[in-house]
Amino acid sequence: MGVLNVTSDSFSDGGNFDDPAAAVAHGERLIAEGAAILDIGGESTRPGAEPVPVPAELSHVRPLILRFANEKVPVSVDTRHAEVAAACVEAGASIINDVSGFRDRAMIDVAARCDAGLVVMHMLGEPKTMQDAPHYDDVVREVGGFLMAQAATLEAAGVARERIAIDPGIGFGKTVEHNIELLRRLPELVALGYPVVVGASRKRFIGAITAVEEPAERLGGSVAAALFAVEHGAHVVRVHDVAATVQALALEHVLSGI
Ligand code: HH2
Repeated sequence: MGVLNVTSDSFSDGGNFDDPAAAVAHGERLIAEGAAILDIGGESTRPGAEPVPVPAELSHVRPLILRFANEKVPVSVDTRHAEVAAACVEAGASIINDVSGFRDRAMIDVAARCDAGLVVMHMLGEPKTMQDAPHYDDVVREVGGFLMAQAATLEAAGVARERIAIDPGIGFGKTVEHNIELLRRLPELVALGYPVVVGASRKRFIGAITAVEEPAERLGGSVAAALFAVEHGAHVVRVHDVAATVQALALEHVLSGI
């Protein structure tokens, strides 16, 4: 899954693609490099981020959804807002990627009314406050419990199980140690029986482990995290650097048969 952020303040590539032509060119590049899904987002969810008003978010993402809807790869919309999700599915998005894990009843209703795939991600609280001393007794059990409960709620609302994927939400209300634990124990989440999405690309725990401040310079760590996730059962990795990740996964595939 290649990341196309059309926000002005993403932690990883903020502002690079808020010019529509640059965003289109970047999306085309991610597809050419081998992305199997294009994930388009118009609201940064980095720690401390302010929410983006729905009309602004929609005005950023909708033109791109329309532009990429008929390309050879499915388009996913990365949003926490039901109105944005509904309008983007209407415009041709075939996946709703909700970093708040379909906690909003209106989001569940949108999911029930359409046939899009759904990525249910775990986030502790809200982006503005999620990194304020996050605490878990057992991060993997608690994240897994939340994801199963949300999947059950969606299924009770009429969503077919096959439409659901789960994501531990690396960096969303987690310390460096929590993120490491979630990755090491990924097989426990895979065992829950849903496809697992992992987004570790350029995130701060990679910077903490490697002492690399600049997110765009965390390529080696990001590729290592993606390989580790796939080796431990992840079905989808959400990445900024598609070419390097695809190349690494091709080697992994030949050498380990994964
Ligand atoms: N991470 C980010 C955004 N969306 N979606 C899923 N399913 N999983 C993730 O781990 C995930 C996500 C945050 O990364 P990024 O888009 O690079 O940053 P920002 O939120 O600042 O735009």
